[in-house]
Amino acid sequence: MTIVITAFERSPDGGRGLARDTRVRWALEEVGQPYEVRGVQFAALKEPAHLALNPFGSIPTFEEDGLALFESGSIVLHIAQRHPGLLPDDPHARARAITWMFAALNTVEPPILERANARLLEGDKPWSHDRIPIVEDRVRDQLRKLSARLGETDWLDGAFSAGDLMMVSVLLRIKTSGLLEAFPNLAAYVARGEARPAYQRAFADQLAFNTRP
Ligand code: GTB
Repeated sequence: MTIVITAFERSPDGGRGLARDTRVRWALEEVGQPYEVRGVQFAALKEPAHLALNPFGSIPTFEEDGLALFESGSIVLHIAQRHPGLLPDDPHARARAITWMFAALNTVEPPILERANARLLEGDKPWSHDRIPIVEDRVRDQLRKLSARLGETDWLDGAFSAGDLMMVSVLLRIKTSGLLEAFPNLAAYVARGEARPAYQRAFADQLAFNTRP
């Protein structure tokens, strides 16, 4: 059975690739698995049919052979475990790559999301002006540590892995923020991820999906 993922019927970003179906598309492209995309309207995210797939009423979801998954991290990990190309064979290296996935989602992404919420959802609050620099300092703090570990290497731990796919996906959210500019090795790391043919295909497909007539 063909893999089916869900995405916004129309992403609010107009196809900039910021919604989380892009990381799932990227993983599927890296391992060469064909897939179909089902667009979901915002209202339908909270209706029973979609809630049966994802109780939190969000995208992306993943369906294959009677298996339904939600959470982009879980979906990418499942894809990486099922198909060669995104996780090393050596058990220790594999565990470290998975650790980087968790670091991306649990350590680096939270302050980035906090910043997005502070700007988009709370930007009109009287305290927002004071809060945004505090939140941006939290982002910088994690970027500083990540930058120190990456150093001058191409990827976080040897060859490109699902850990890099997830970390680059998370960092792409702040690509235009100016925050990465203080960390040239992280900016170059993100550019390396974006230059991968699999990412290019994923990006082009989500753009075409979000700009279709
Ligand atoms: N932890 C979950 C995961 O990783 O899968 C989070 C899923 C999630 O937040 N999905 C968002 C969603 O469905 C889309 S990605 N939101 C609708 C809802 O919950 O009602 C977040 C996102 C949305 C839009 C932009 N954008 O337009 O720039 C960027 C990121």
